[in-house]
Amino acid sequence: ELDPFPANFLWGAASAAYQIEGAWQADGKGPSIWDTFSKLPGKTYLGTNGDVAVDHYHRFREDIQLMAEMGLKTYRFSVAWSRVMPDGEGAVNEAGLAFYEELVDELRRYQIEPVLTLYHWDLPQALQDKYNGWEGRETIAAFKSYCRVLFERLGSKVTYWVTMNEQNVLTSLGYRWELHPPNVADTKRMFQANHHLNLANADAIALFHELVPTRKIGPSFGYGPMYPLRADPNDVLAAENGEAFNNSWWLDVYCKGKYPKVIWKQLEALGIAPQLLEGDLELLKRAKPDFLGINYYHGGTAAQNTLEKERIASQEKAFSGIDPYLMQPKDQQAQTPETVLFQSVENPYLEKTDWGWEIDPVGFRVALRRVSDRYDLPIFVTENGLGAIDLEKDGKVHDSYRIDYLAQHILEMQKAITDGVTVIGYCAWSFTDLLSWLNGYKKRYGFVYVDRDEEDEKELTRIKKDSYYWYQEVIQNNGLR
Ligand code: BGP
Repeated sequence: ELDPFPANFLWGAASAAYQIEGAWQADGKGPSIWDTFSKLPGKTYLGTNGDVAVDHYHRFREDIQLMAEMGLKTYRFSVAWSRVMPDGEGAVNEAGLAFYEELVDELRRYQIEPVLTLYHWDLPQALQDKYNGWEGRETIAAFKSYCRVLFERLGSKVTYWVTMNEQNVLTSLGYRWELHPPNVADTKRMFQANHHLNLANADAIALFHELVPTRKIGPSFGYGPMYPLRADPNDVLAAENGEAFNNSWWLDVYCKGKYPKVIWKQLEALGIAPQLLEGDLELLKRAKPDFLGINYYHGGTAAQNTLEKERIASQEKAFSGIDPYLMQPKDQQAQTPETVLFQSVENPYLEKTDWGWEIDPVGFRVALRRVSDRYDLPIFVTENGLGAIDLEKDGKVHDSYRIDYLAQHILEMQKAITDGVTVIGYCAWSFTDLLSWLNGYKKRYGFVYVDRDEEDEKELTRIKKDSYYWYQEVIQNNGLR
């Protein structure tokens, strides 16, 4: 017997500014690091970018109409910082701010609860140029000034706020693997930028609690539980190391205001620990989130990586795709925390998506239970979904594979709720099809198909997929039938 979903459960869908808005230079918007990066040769799939995306900036009313018709209870979107503050600090662009206010008003008109993400990776280019982006402490202050503008303007209209989206992913891909801006491969720089992001997160939360104490704020973290490959205690230990390195390194800071010791000591030994200034740890301790946003796609599997490195490398299939959780350091000889602590390997029990992502609904239940037990905060699932190649024919898209995927995950979430986890809401990724950062428009996630591909923007017509009607029923029934 499973517990029913709470009566006020927030069924929703999510997006991010750069992936849907387009209008990259409209109405005074300044460029972001994604506008720059996506135009560097060879960096994105067939050179695709978000200049037009799915033109949500001009079509948001049509999109919200589709959300309302679906019965969506909540919609998570992000604000493009450089639309609101073209230089990342200083002058506010009223037209940009007004766009988000209209968006929020339109959502509220249909009783759709807006969930506003403050930072979903599109740092103003001006801050990258001036302060070296997140590597400069000045960017923390700039972020705070941008947050203040939004808190003051929209604090009375938006209940749920997300500070940082997947800080783990943006730092790994941006500062370690040269796969995201600022296109850096330097672990030491990564940990320093990451520390500043932690401070920016804490600053924003502290300011929010002062200015809008009745609303809720928290980060969204890309969580994947780590499993040991075998019951060999060395693998179990490796999985614990992986859990600390991939997850607690961020979550402990957000929720407990401290860095996990096991990892900190490793970074110190390797000379790549971030530099802390006086007052940093106090700030991290003081600012506590009201809820934890969890983005779940899959977990990871670890094998021991100290004594028998060679043997393991020859026996297990080391992961070799683009995935921040599972990637191995390029230079296997290089001293990195993973080469000491654990080795990421493929999980022999799990199927994969077309893009090589493991499909693991049970891992979702594990994830929700672990995070809830450790941090004792309500959880908002801010992303979960399946990227696939969808085919449109005669105005229909039969995406039964997406329905299966989402149904399995929703069932596991319900089991986690029955286990005792508090989950406030669930946002599927994504509402409409949108730009996948590195995979262009080919990898689709939406309930609503958007007629465009990499070469051709076409009419950008919106078409409801089979999953749209299916999710509509899930919402109506407040759960699976
Ligand atoms: C998360 C991001 C989203 C979204 C999603 C799917 O990491 O927060 O913005 O992109 O992953 O990822 P992808 O488009 O790479 O398949």
